[in-house]
Amino acid sequence: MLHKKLKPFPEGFFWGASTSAYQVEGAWDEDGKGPSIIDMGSVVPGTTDFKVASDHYHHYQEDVKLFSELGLKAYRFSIAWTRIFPNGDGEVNPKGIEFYSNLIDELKAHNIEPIVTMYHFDLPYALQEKGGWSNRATVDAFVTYSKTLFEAFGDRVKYWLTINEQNMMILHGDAIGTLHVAAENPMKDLYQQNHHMLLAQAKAMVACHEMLPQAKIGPAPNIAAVYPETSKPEDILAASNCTAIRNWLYLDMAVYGRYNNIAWAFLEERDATPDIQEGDMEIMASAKPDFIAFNYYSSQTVAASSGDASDRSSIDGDQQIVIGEAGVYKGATNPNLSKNAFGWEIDPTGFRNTMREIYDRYALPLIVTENGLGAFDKVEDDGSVNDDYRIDFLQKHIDQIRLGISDGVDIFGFCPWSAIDLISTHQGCSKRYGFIHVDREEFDLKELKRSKKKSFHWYNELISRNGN
Ligand code: BGP
Repeated sequence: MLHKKLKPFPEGFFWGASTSAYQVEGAWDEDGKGPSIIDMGSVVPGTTDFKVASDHYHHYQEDVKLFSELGLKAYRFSIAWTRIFPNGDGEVNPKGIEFYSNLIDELKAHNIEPIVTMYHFDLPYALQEKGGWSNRATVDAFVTYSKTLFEAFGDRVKYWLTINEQNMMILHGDAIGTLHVAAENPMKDLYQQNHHMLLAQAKAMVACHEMLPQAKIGPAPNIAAVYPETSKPEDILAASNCTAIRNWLYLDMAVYGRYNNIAWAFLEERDATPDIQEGDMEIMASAKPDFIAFNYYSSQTVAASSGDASDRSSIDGDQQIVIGEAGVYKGATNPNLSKNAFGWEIDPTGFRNTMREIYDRYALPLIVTENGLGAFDKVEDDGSVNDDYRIDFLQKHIDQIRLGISDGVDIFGFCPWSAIDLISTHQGCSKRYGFIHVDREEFDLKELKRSKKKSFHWYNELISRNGN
């Protein structure tokens, strides 16, 4: 749709930026923190581990001051479950509460709205050893953990996100390194884990509304518009399958409290439907999110299934993430899109498509909790980083939000990835995303000095005119 006149970004729009605990904090075993599965996981050869990361744990005051200079209205970060409960459940670690309490106070003092993710990939290792999400007891541990957060920070935190990219943990758990499925029927176990996470999320949303009537809470999946490779009806059907399994399975449950029928049929076909205990679906139905947060990096293109193993083709850039489900849909590349240095397709228009599809389906306010460009930044002799490619990427995506707003989508914030350089999930620290450069290399921590990139000044100026 071409608009003769674009609607402006609303007053009070949350111009923000994102990070996650294990990727930015460091201090992996300090002040009573227990190990998470990330700390105990294998690191991709040639890349750093997460022990020091950007050392935000020790630099948080300096970092928040920089966020304030950047002009951020909101900062989306995650709480490391193992700082609060070193063993996942049991005793609370007061030092963990203290750290996040200080961080939240610091943000508030700078008029930056904290947006808190409760769980971003870093499951406590102690819980993993007891079966992780395959074990229903992890649901209770998560609920206790979430109530502890509501109690400790609910007086200052209004916006809560339950689980980051649950759909990616299920679809690409092997790549993210979160899931070690060794069951007889691995897929059934995987979707049992998924059911437990959905239940944990539902219970946390109910608890949040009971304990903090003023607060708002929502899920934070990675959602992408899925395109058919061609206009062949079979390709369109494949795109519909992929959309259901990749996107709507997660959001239909979060919003409507029901399993998406296409995704459910797929699970039945694989003998992978989860065991649902009495009362589970009532809980799912009673939990109502106030908004939908979503991460968007790229769209996805798929083709009709060939009906055999060739459907599972490894196509997603350098990460070699497997896209496709045998007999359901096959991964395809989109010849209309360019790619970033890591082989990820760049699709700003797909961003508009994605937000329109989500809003059309659920009619809940939206917030973007991740979007950004991973790149090998170059530090010039004078110390500057001229990341025009990042500015270009973000500007094009912000333009699409404005178009989405003009289409009638209710969107209240944009928190690109990432506020500051941090460690990529499995591509080290040379793959940078931040507005703030952190002076460290893969295996040389240097001084961890912070400096402003060109994109920092650009984003600051954009925020000052509310993006309009
Ligand atoms: C999302 C994760 C983030 C972040 C981002 C970029 O899936 O929620 O934690 O890692 O992707 O991905 P990567 O680090 O692989 O470049």
